[in-house]
Amino acid sequence: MTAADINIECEPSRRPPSGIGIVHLGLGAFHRAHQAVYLQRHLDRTGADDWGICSANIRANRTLVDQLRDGDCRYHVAEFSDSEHVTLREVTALREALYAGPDGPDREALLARMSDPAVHIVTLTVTEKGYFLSPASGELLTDAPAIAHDIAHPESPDTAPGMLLEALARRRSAGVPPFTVLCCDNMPHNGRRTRRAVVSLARHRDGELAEWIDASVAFPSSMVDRIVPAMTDADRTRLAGLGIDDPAAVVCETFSQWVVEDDFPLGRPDWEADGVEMVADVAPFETMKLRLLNGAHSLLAYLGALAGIETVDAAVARPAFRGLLRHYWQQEAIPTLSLPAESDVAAYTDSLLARFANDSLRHRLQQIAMDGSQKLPQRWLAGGVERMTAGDEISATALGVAGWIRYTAGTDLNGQPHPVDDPMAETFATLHRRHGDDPAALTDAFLALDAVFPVAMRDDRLFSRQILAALARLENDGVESAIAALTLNASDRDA
Ligand code: NAI
Ligand code: CS2
Repeated sequence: MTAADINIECEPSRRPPSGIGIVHLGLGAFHRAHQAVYLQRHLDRTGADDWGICSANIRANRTLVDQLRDGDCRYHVAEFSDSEHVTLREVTALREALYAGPDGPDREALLARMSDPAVHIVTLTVTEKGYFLSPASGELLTDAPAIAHDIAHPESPDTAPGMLLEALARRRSAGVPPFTVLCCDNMPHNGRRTRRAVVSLARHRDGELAEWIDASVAFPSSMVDRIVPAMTDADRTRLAGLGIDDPAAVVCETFSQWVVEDDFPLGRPDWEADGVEMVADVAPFETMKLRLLNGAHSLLAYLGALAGIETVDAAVARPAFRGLLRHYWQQEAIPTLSLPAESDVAAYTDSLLARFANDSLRHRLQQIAMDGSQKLPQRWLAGGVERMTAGDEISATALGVAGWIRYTAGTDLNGQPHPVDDPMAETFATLHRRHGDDPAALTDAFLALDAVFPVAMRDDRLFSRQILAALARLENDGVESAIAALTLNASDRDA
């Protein structure tokens, strides 16, 4: 990479004094490379001083908060279009960084900031599991220890729904209008789900407060898209080679999309000019992205990891995996979509393959494989049930589920161990201990997990037979022959 291939975009001078209008929960890599970058563009374009961000971690990673503070909350984003071309951007939109974990000093400061009348929007990226909702039913998990804590101690919450609830309660009693809650996590109808988490929790505290929140707080949904891998030491070394010595820096792709339902009673930045798409209904965009991009990511994650492949680009470099994605998209996912107006789904899936092939991201399959119990319902299973109900078979999804079940055993097909990072990891370990040597019983036991699988799937004999057959092929012949069998059967069936 020569100097010519490095594009620098930062204007440290344009930094208005404080102007915090947005609070963000979940100061992870994605927030720094997505929402904060849109706000940076907005601040650079308008010089406005009322939409600065206070970002907080409420569960983990105090070190990052300290590092940001040491750097006056400035950090860098490296946007790679490929391994030869990068745009380096300095972000100054963060005005405050707080650590409000259970062991943290800033919980009160965060709640005070969220109660500040100048704060009009609260955004969130706390991962799919951070809302404590059952992935399949959407019910609040009141038996989860953190939620039980927040029910018992509502004024000192540990969870994101608890933080939102306490801050809204304080605003209500102070006569301050409620902020708008904008979820930026990969969940279906993510605004509606966040509302459900907060209102359900409020019902355990005060029925009137629950009604007030349900009636007067806006929870617009949004579709968010930018591939932002977790930073590795290799990435930091790479950035140091570009002159960026920044512990809070993030690496991502150049592509970025944010489609937001336009429901902001207290106002919002006019960020359309900064690339945000404001729409009346986000659902078609969300469903398309969750089923086509994230659905494909999860197929690559489990089947690629079982084959000992490490990254997304390495997986899609193999024709068998590209064939699998094409099959899944054409036969199973696309037929379930009511596409956004003017969208070209063939061009969209081509662009997904190109984005997945970006080898400068080194996006690890292990990262995507995390939290399958929270991700698969919206990525594969909701669409799968629709296909089943329509009388169609879903063999690629069955192969994916077989891959996931095998992955949760904690080893790949060469016997190499890997961590199983999932809120249900213990349950999976128990099922493998109990049924590990009986694939049929193991399959039925997984399909009986009603927190993950819809009933229609559990009772579908063809589906469980397909999973069983795929498990056997994976074990006996490996991933690529299991994929080959899938497409062969399909062509047989279509012949
Ligand atoms: P990350 O690991 O860098 O950050 C995760 C953040 O969530 C951290 O701030 C962590 O403290 C917080 N968190 C985790 N569990 C929590 C819980 N139970 N309660 C409260 N906070 C919790 O991950 P990253 O990359 O920032 O992704 C976060 C979420 O952003 C994803 O789960 C997804 O929903 C969304 N997203 C990520 C994209 C990506 O490519 N990284 C792209 C599109 C969406
Ligand atoms: C990935 C997503 O880790 C995962 O589950 O599928 O984070 C993915 O990178 C983003 O949704 C892309 O926008």
